[in-house]
Amino acid sequence: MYLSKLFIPILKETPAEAKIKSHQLMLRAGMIKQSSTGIYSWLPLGFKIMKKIEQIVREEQNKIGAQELLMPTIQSAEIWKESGRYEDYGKEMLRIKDRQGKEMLYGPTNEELITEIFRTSVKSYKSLPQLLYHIQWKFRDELRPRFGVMRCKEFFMKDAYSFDLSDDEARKSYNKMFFAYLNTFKRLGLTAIPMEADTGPIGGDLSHEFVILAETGESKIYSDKRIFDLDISKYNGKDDSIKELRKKYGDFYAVTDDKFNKDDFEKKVKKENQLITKGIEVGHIFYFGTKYSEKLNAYVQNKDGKNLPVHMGSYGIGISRLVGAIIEAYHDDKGIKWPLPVAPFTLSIINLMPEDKNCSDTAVSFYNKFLEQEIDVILDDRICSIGKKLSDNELIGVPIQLIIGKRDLNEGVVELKNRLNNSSKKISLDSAINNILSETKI
Ligand code: P5A
Repeated sequence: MYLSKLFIPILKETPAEAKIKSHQLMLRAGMIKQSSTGIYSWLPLGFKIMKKIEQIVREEQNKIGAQELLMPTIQSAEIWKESGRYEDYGKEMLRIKDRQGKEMLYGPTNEELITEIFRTSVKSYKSLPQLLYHIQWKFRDELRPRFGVMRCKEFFMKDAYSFDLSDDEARKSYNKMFFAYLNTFKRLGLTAIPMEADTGPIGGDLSHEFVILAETGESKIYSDKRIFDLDISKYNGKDDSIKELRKKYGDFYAVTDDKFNKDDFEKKVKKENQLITKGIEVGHIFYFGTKYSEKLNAYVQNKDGKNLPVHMGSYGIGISRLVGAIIEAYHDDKGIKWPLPVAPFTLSIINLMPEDKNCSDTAVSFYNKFLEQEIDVILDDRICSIGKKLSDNELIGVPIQLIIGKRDLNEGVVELKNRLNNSSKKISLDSAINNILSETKI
C-alpha cells in the first residue's frame, strides 16, 4: 500500500470533543469517524487494526476448542420475554418493530438467542460439552456514551457461551476461558488482571472482569500491586494448572468499585503494596448455572434418561474497545506506538524526497523486497514537507520505520527507527533487509 492512496483523513488539530488520548489519537489518525452519538464508522486504518485484534481473539478461542458461528444483530423480542429480560433490560435496549408490527430488538448480548439455538438441536448429554462463540456488533443505548470507542452505543464484541451437563464440568469450561483470556490479552501486548466482579444483569454468582491499568479508565480498582507480576507462562491449559493459577490470582487482593471493602483491603494488603488506580474493562466472564436454561427450557437427557437443565456461562471481549485500550497503553505526545501483533502495518518506508529519482527507486525497491518477504509494509510516497512526513508517521505509529533521505543515500545508509522506544540508528543499505526482518519477528 502506498500512503498517498490510503484513505486516511489525518487531522492537524485535536478535536475539542475528544477528552482522552485514545479518542483524540483515533480521530487525528483518521481511524474512525463519528456518525451519530456513540456510533462510529471505522475507516480503513482503524478497521485494519480492529481486524487484527479480532483475529488474535479468534485464534485463542479456537485453541480451546470453541466453535465460531454467526448470529444476527436483530433478534426477536419473544425469547427475551421468555427469559424475563425484555423488561429488565430497560432503556438500554433498542427496540424495533418490523412491518408486521412484530417486536424485535438490536441485540445487546446473546444469552437468549444462543440458548434458543441450543435447545432446538441438543437433547442428549452425548453432545456436551459445547463452547460456541461469535464476533458481532452489539447495540446498547448507553445513557452516557463517551471516550470514543470505549463506551459507545454500537460496539464489536466477541461473545462465547458454554453448555455443560454439571456444575463441575461448567466450572472447567469457565477455567478454560479464564486461561484463554489471559493468553489473548498477553498476545495483544496488555497486562489484564482478572478481578472478581458483580454479575449485574447477566446474573449468576461467579464472574471476573479483565481490567488493564489506565488513568483514563472508567473502573476504579483497588489491588495488591504484586498481582501485576504474576507470570502466566508457567501454566498450561489443563484444569488443575488453571485452578492453581486462579488460586494464585485469588491470593492477591484485586477488585473494582462494586466489590471494594475498605477494611478488607487494609487488612489484606500491606500499605506499600496497595495500589488504587483506574482501569479499563476489556473482558468479562460469567458463570450463571441454569438461569437461562431453566427459563428457556434448554434441557438435556443424562445417562439415566433424566432431563436436566444445562449449566451455562458467557464470556465477552470488547474488540472495538480494545482498539482504544491498546492506544491508552501505547502512546506518547507524538502519537500511537502500536505493538507489533496489532500494528496496522509492520513497516513504514518513509521516502523523504519522492521527487528525487535515487530516493524513489531505492524506496520502491525496498518496498517490493519486503512485499516478497510478506511483510505488511506501507510506502510513504506523499509529496509534502519532511516535517509533516515524520510527524504523520509518528502519529500513525507504525512500529518500524525505514527513513530514506538524499544525503543518507549518498553515504550508503538509511535510518531505521523503532517507534516503540523511539530509538533510531543509521544502517548500511546492504544490511537493511536483514536488520528489519529480525526486528519484525513477533
Ligand atoms: C458476556 C458475553 C456481556 O455482555 N454477555 C455475552 C456478557 N458482558 S459485558 O461485560 O456486558 O460486555 C462484554 C465486554 O464488552 C465490552 N463492552 C463495551 N465496549 C464498548 N462500548 C460499550 N458500551 C460496551 N459495553 C460492553 C467490554 O469490554 C465488556 O467487558
